[in-house]
Amino acid sequence: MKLTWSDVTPQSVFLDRRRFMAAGAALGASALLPGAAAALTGTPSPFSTAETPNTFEQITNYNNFYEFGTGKEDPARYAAALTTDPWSVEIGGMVDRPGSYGVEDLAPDNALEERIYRLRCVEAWSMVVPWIGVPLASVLEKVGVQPGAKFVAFETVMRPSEMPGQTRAILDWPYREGLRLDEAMHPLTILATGLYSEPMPKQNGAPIRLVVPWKYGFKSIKSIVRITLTDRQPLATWQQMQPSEYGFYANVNPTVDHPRWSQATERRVGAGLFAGREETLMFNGYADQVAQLYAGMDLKANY
Ligand SMILES: Nc1nc2c(c(=O)[nH]1)N[C@H]1C(S)=C(S)[C@@H](COP(=O)(O)O)O[C@H]1N2
Ligand SMILES: [Mo]
Repeated sequence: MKLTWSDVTPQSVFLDRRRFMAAGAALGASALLPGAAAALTGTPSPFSTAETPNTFEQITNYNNFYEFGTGKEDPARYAAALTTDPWSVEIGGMVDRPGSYGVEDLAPDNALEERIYRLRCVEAWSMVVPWIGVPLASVLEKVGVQPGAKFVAFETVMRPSEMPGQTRAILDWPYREGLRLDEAMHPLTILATGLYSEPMPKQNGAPIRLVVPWKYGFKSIKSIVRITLTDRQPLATWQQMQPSEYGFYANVNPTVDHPRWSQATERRVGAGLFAGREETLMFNGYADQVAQLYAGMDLKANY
């Protein structure tokens, strides 16, 4: 049997959220209340983990989104200023139908799936997140990938007036990431537009972000405005900044340490003070599905 988030979310959290939604309806102003806006439903997926997801509160209050600052609580504090409607994603390069696409064109309600995935940050903490989204492959099929294309490049919105981190040279803005085409087409790779049954919270990368569950979290680029198909391997922001520490592949790998710390174990966010660290799994536990993508590759050299 497949569990959905309401089966596995701690009862108190679930009831609190229902009470909140009910309060919104009683006021007759549900559309004006954050959290009571259009709930999203995603079809349960066989790719979901049976592990218990982190709570909505944990997932939305402990974030990495350097455009809003480097502190884990900065995104929750500052992301409300980001305008996410209207929003469009420019898809171009080696595609048959380049253009400006709306979020609802790329991830229509009737195509949404629920994907409960482990998320493993390169900093050695982890969470379990019930994303709502669509396979990236479905979007690439929509725009028509041309035969010579080998990689997909992504860019986050550049908006220093709303993103205080972008007024400082913390990273080379805009944030950029990339995947090999076969990684991008893999059924585990999604573009997410929500989590639990909420439209994507701004601190998590509204309105549309990448999720690649077998790679370190920094590959899962947020608030995407540009997707480009290319025949050259794109230079990603972290890779450009510190190539000896952050590679293009960034596959979760407990046997290849970060130059400054071990990647063998991880801390599950919210597990409590006395919970032990957990073993990090090869490809973050998705080896059965993705290991063949890297057959014959030296994963120490291609970190
Ligand atoms: N644009 C952008 N995308 C980003 C980041 C960022 O700073 N900017 N941080 C990355 C890192 S390091 C991680 S671990 C994940 C965190 O996603 P979450 O905050 O939704 O858990 O987002 C990734 N995507
Ligand atoms: Mo991360």
